[in-house]
Amino acid sequence: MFDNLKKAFSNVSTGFSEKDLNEKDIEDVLFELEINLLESDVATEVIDSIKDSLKEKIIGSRVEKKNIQNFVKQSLIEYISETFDNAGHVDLIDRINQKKDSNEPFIVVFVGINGTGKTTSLAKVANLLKNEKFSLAIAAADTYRAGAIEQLREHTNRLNLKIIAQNYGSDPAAVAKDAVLYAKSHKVDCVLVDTAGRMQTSSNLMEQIEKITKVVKPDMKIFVGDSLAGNDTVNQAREFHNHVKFDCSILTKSDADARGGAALSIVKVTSSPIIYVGVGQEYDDIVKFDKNQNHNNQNQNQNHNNQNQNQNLNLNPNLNQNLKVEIVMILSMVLKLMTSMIMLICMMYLHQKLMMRQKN
Ligand SMILES: Nc1nc2c(ncn2[C@@H]2O[C@H](COP(=O)(O)OP(=O)(O)O)[C@@H](O)[C@H]2O)c(=O)[nH]1
Ligand SMILES: [Mg+2]
Repeated sequence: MFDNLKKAFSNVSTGFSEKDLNEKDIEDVLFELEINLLESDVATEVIDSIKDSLKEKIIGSRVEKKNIQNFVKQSLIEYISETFDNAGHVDLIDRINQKKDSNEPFIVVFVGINGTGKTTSLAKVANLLKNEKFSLAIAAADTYRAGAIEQLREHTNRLNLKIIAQNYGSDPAAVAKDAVLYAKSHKVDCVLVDTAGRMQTSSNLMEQIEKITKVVKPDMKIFVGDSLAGNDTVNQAREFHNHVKFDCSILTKSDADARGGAALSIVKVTSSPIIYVGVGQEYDDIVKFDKNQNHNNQNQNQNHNNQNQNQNLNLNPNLNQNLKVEIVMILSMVLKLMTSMIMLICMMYLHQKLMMRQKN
């Protein structure tokens, strides 16, 4: 994922001949870097921070012109690496194991905007934890989006897991609380709470998530971000982090993203680590985040070796709705075409009749 990011400065600023750098040289170099980082999907505020830090370094180190390219490239690699290291490390499985002795369930709440892959990532994590022999209960606390409960129920049916759900419009915090009570009384290791990604307003959504977290006091809050959404993902991460101080993130759809800028930006803006990366649409298409790995082609290298293999997780209700709308549109077009053809045949028939009458 980060190969391109690290290469962001490999093909610029080789044409210096004089020994000393002047202000304009530095500006030119940083401008080239900015373009390359923008192309790698790094958020603009993160680019500004990189530029500031490099400018300081270049001036402070009195780099010679002929070494500037290598210097900037090396500094960029260090910056990326330090950003990921400074965000710390979170291991979900370790954390659940640590809480197991207390006989209390480990509660995880998934947050993020609609369509980023929250429910799908929850299902992938559920599958992963099930394979680690943890017992699970899933809370359908997205009671807002049409089809959300059915989507989650389909996952829990496939994975043979317990789901706790109420009706649409019911209080998500109450659903989450129900799931926690169920987990306590049945000695379940872990509760995964799905949440809504859109309400009437963004403040409604944040209030709702804050209420859920107050009521169930989760051990971990995971932000789910779409690696294809660029600056949007970073803005979402910041907003969620301001309201619910999530512990870590899952970055989805990295199978379709070769640039890595979203990961760097989320980690920089929230100072929290990415724990997993979604690399496809099957249950096994989730890998631990590794700052040195290229995650975008990792789903092709995976062993899809459990019983849930080849089950496509694209159960998104909106996508299904879109498909339904398209089918209805095609059918109505076919109907219109057929009506026009029938009318044409009728007209031709009448025309022929008229001609025969005229002849007679
Ligand atoms: N290619 C790819 N698609 C994904 C990934 N994660 C989720 N999706 C798709 O993203 C869409 C939205 O996912 P969903 O879980 O419903 O998002 P939610 O609204 O945040 O709950 C679905 O079509 C998923 O199949 C991923 O890692 N790779
Ligand atoms: Mg969902």
